Amino acid sequence: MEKLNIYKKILASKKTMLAALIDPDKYNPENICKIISAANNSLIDLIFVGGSLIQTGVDEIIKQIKEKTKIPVLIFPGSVLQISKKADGMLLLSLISGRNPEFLIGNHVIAARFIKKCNFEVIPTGYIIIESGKTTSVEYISNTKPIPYNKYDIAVSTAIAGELLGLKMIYLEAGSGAKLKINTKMISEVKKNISIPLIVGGGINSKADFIKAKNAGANIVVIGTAFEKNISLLEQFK
Ligand code: 1GP
Repeated sequence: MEKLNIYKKILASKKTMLAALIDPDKYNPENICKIISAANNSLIDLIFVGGSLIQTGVDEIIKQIKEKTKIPVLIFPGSVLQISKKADGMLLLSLISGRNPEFLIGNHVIAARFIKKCNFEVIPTGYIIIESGKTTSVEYISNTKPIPYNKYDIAVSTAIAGELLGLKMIYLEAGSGAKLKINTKMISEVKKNISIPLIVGGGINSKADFIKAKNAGANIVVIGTAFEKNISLLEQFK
């Protein structure tokens, strides 16, 4: 498959990118068609595919997406079962806010040879979970403790450590459907202290939220649940 140099495009982008997160378990052939055609008519720059659980084959869902769009598709894996060579690449997540070795290196070892065989773009990403008012699926499933909502210094130090370790992006995650989004001070403090792209997601459900995250310094904003619940929200991003 032709490599798209997605990371280079992220680095070169002068605007904040918008990524639509597609959880394979929340879509079927009919609504996947609808969201992809809405994405094609809006400012979606990237499609992330992944979720906490798995019922539907990720290969099949990515095949359907790729048939309908040229927007790059990156796996955002909730587990090793969600890696598919049909994607354009993947975020190789290291859950650096947590202290669970399985999500820091264990799963990476399990999947390493398969990932190499996929021959797609791999973007090592430091994944930082921030407390968001209730227990989220990612927190429960990963069995890790999020960084407290206002502990900016811990989040900043974690992000810097990620960059020093050679990770290529930092993802500040409040968790899917989060009650509290990542606050703008957290975004701007982390952004000020790293020179790699910053992704922000979790609980973002309007264009106004997108603009707040953008103004605080996010390079990529991720929206999943809000698009699932209301495809017409994509209209706001034209
Ligand atoms: C979750 O950051 C993503 O991993 C997106 O969250 O589903 O709340 O948009 P939402």
